[in-house]
Amino acid sequence: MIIDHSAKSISIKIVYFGPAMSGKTTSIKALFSEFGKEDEICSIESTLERTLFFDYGTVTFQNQEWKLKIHIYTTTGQDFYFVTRPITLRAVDGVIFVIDSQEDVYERNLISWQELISYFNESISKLPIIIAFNKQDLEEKFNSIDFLNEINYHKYKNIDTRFTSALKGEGILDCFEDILRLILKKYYQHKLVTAVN
Ligand SMILES: Nc1nc2c(ncn2[C@@H]2O[C@H](COP(=O)(O)OP(=O)(O)OP(=O)(O)O)[C@@H](O)[C@H]2O)c(=O)[nH]1
Ligand SMILES: [Mg+2]
Repeated sequence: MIIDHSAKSISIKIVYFGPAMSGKTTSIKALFSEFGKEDEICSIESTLERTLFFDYGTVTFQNQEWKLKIHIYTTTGQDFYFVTRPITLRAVDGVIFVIDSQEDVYERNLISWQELISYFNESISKLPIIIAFNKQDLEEKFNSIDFLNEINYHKYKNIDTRFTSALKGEGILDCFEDILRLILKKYYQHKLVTAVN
């Protein structure tokens, strides 16, 4: 988070992270279509529409004085490009962890979660995270409680969960509101990096 008092602007960075094909790009597209901005996402992707590096877009809210600019990224889930993931995560304020809820890819989610926490060490306990159990529209889903128990969900105070169907746009705006709420809650509770030009 960067607060610029002279320009009266606050910048926040949110990243959609998760295993390959879990629905990160579909989620950001659904979010931007909620704001009527679907055409404003910049995607670096292959001809097969798989994310190569990231998708990126911004959403801005403004009142009479202050501007809140939210920078939103997705990571690539393809392991061939995994070196790009820590780069995309740099200076992140909040993560939406997009789960592929299909039973047969349960392990992929665990591996991706382990990778995410490996980038943060102890600071993971302070990073706001929404775990989005995506693809709820499909049959043959694993039990979300099993996943949460396996990652020791209860030891974290900075994590909330949601159920989403990104393809239908369901739960996407709620996830976004939830991550913003967690980020701003942290802002009020902890010290901030304040940039004054
Ligand atoms: N049924 C269903 N399919 C979904 C949902 N979300 C995404 N998909 C499908 O899953 C596939 C992968 O979606 P993407 O959004 O490209 O996944 P991604 O996580 O960005 O994938 P990478 O960038 O390659 O890691 C596509 O065929 C989507 O249509 C969902 O909620 N339900
Ligand atoms: Mg993608």
